[in-house]
Amino acid sequence: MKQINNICIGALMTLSAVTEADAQRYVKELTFPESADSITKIEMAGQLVANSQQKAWQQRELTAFLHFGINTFTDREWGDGKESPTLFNPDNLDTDQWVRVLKDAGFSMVILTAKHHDGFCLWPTATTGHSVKNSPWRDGKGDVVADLRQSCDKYGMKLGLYLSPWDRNAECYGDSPRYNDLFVAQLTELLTNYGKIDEVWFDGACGEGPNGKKQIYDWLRFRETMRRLQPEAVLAITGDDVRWVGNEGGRGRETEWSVTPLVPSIFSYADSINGALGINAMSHDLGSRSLIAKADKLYWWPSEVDVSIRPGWFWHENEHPHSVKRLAEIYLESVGRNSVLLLNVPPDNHGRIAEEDVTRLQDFHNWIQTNFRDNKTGISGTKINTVVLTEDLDHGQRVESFDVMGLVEGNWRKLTAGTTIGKKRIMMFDPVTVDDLRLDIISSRGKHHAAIKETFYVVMPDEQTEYRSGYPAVSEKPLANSVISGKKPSYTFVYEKPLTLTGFVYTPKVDSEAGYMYRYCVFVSNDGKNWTEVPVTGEFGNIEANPIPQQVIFDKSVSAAHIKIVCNEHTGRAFNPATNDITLLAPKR
Ligand code: FUL
Repeated sequence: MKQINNICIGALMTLSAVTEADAQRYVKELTFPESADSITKIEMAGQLVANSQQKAWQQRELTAFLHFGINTFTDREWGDGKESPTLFNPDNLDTDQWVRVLKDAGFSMVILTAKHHDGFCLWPTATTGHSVKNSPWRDGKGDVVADLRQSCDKYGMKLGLYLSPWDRNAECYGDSPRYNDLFVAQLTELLTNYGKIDEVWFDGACGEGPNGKKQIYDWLRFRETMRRLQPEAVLAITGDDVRWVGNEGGRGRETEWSVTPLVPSIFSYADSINGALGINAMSHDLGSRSLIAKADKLYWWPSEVDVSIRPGWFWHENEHPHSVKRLAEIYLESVGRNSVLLLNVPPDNHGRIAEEDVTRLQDFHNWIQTNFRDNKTGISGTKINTVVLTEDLDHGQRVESFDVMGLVEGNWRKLTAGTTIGKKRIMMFDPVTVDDLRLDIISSRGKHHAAIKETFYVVMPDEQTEYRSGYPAVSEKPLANSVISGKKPSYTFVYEKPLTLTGFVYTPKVDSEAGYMYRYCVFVSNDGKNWTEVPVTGEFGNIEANPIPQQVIFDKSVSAAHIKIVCNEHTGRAFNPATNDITLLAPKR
């Protein structure tokens, strides 16, 4: 199965003209015959291809998420569904601005959170009163989805919709048949009344916990509704067209296969088969030979990297967009790793994309334009540090291992090496002046159709400040600073005299096997005996998928010599607090 192939840059253009003996193709999924041995399985894996919707989707590269809703007005990431619709009141909602800004930055599709976990609907649905209909915005006559549809038509942008299956407002959530009917009714409204929808996002999140409501979703009915009403749309995440990459940090895998035995969660047997294979959406290996050898079935299920331009998914006054350097890294590790980037740009509480995000997007776009414009392929004696590789996906995804060789002062030298290529693979290496380039395929699943597409000299942007809380850390040293483990772990800080505190930051330990603090409460005291509870939202929504530093700013600053943060509930099997998890915040200077 291993083969060595040398393709010079000039050979690239002949890619699609290649004729093959092994013309067998399987579209979207395949089941191995019982007799298949591991060699046959790998051959068949190389013959699995995307269906037409997936193929169109994989060409998109840059797509944008718009997280907007009740959380935009409450400073939360996960609303609890008890919010009054009257809180939704943007004073200058301008979907033209959203779409224009994103179009100018090179994005080809936007996906709006029509309903997030709090259940608040951004369109005047007939299914619930928990919607824009009962908000003061445009006297209850507004419709964000309709506005966005018009703007997308005006600027030639594709539209996708996120409809959260988990609904913390719907009274029937947990009463499975009734809620499934409600969900289908909502989906039907969205997919009937708003023109062509290109992607539908069913998020898998559910924070109900062991004592929460248990809803059994009728995924296949949801999918059938979508296929009937929008046959060209792809179904993402729990759907079987587009796969969640497995993190919310903007990182595709170095080895990123579109061909995987991972069973999409839309199928009832997903947990048992994935469990037997020992994999889930976050696993490091989703497509190796040894994994395929154990599988009965394979899916073409390409990866989507969803990540926010800011620390949170929703807009928060105290958060700011990531640096251009960070966005450039995200681009290289998503688009450059066989994935589509879904970058979230959350509109603010006026209903506009904030100016600092607009500037950041323009800078990001300029960085791509400037650095990926002058293709140096075929120019002798040129300094480069980047190659863009590609596989012709009409033949599936086959390359398992490659070397990029450069002719440097008369000798062929290995510039870089990698594993998968897929739709696009961007490889950076130390700058070097080359007279020629060559791609050596070390291993592939059948005849490969890969080539060096472009070559560049890329300059990474300068670093800028990233996570700015706006509040400085308390500078005084505590007399005592302790943690107590156990059922309800806690952090305690004791100071010599009372300090003014504006909040705190909890920094989860990402590399630990253990879980994260999820629900918490905060107490202060001046004598260590009489404690007062500080009002806080008490929940780090979405911490499991996105374990970034969590900032809690108190409604009013407090004065105290003792402060205690108690973890009421954590994610994962265990939670091991350490004193440096918590940074207390002082007033702005
Ligand atoms: C997650 C959700 O819980 C987040 O709030 C966000 O919507 C993200 C895209 O998906 O699972």
